[in-house]
Amino acid sequence: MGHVVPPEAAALLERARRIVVVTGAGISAESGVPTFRDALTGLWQRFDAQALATPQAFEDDPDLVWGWYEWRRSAVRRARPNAGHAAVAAIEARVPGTVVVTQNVDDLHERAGSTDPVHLHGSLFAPRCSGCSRPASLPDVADEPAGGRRVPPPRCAACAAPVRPGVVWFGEALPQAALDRAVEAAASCDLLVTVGTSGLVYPAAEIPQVAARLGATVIQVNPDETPLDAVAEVNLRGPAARVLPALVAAAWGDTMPT
Ligand code: BV8
Ligand code: ZN
Repeated sequence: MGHVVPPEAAALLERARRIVVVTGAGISAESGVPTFRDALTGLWQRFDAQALATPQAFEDDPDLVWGWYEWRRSAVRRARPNAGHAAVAAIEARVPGTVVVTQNVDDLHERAGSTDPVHLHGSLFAPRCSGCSRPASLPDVADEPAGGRRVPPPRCAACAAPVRPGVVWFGEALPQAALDRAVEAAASCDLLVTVGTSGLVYPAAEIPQVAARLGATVIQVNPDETPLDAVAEVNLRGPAARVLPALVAAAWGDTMPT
C-alpha cells in the first residue's frame, strides 16, 4: 500500500519549475547501505564513523581506514538503487534543470538514472594520492568479509604515497565547485525536497536553509524529526522508497514502481 501524500505536497511538486533535491544516507538505507547514525559493526564497532572519517584516523591507521572504505565500497557494489532513487530520477526527467545534491558517497543516484548529481562529500569511486593528489585506479573490489578487515592502501604510481578515498573527511573543505553549484541551485529554486538527512553536518545542512531564506518551499522526507523541521513547509514522515514514489504519483499521476 503506497504512502498517503497530502494533496498540498503533490500540488507543490506539480507546480514547481526549479527543483533541488538534497539527499543524505537515509535515501540509501532501504538499499542496505548503513546510515551514519547506524552503529558501526565488525572491526569498526568500537569506532564512531565521524572519528574514522578524518585525516587523523587515516594517518594513525591507514589500513584500518582504507579497509573501512573498501568494506563500504563492496557493500555499495552489492546494493541496488531503490524506488526512492528512481523517484528522484523521475523528477529530474520530468522537470528539466532539476539539481540533485547528495551527501552520499555511493553511486546509487547515478545507477538509478540521475544524470549529474552534485557529490558534496566526494565518492567511494574516485581515490587519489594522499601526497600528490594524483587520481589513482581502484583495485578490483573484493567481497570484503562481513566483519571487515584491515587493508593496506595501494601506493601512488607517481610518488608512492598511500592512496586515500576520494571523499571529504571531517575538517576538510568541500570541493568548491560542488558547493558553489549546490548553493546557486538552492538560491534560485522554488522547491527544495530534502530526503533522508539528519541535517547535522555542515555546510551541507545549510543548503535547505539557503533555499528557505530566499523564498523557496521546502519539503522534508524523513521518518524522524530533524533540525530541518524548522525550515520545512511540509514534513512527509516515512521511508524515502515509499514516500517519494507516492509523491511523484500524486503530483503527476504516473505510477512509479513501489
Ligand atoms: C569543514 C564523507 C572546514 C566521508 C562526510 C558548523 C557547525 C558545527 C560544526 C561544523 C560547522 N561547520 C563545520 C563543522 C564541522 C563539521 C560538522 O559539520 N560537524 C558536525 C557533525 C557537527 N563539518 C566538516 O568537518 C566539514 N568540513 O567544515 O571544513 C574547512 C573549511 C575550509 C578549509 C578547511 C576546512 C566536512 C563535512 C563532511 C564530512 N564527510 N562524508 C564518508 O562518508 O566517510 S559527512 C557524512 O555524514 C555524510 O556524507 C553525511 O553528510 C553525514 C551523515 O549525515 P546524513 O547523510 O544526514 O545521515 P545520518 O546517518 O546522519 O542520518 C540519516 C537520516 O536519514 C536520519 O535523519 C534518519 O532519520 C533518516 N532515515 C533513515 N532511514 C530512512 C531515512 N530517511 C528516509 N528514508 C529512510 N528509509
Ligand atoms: Zn602521489
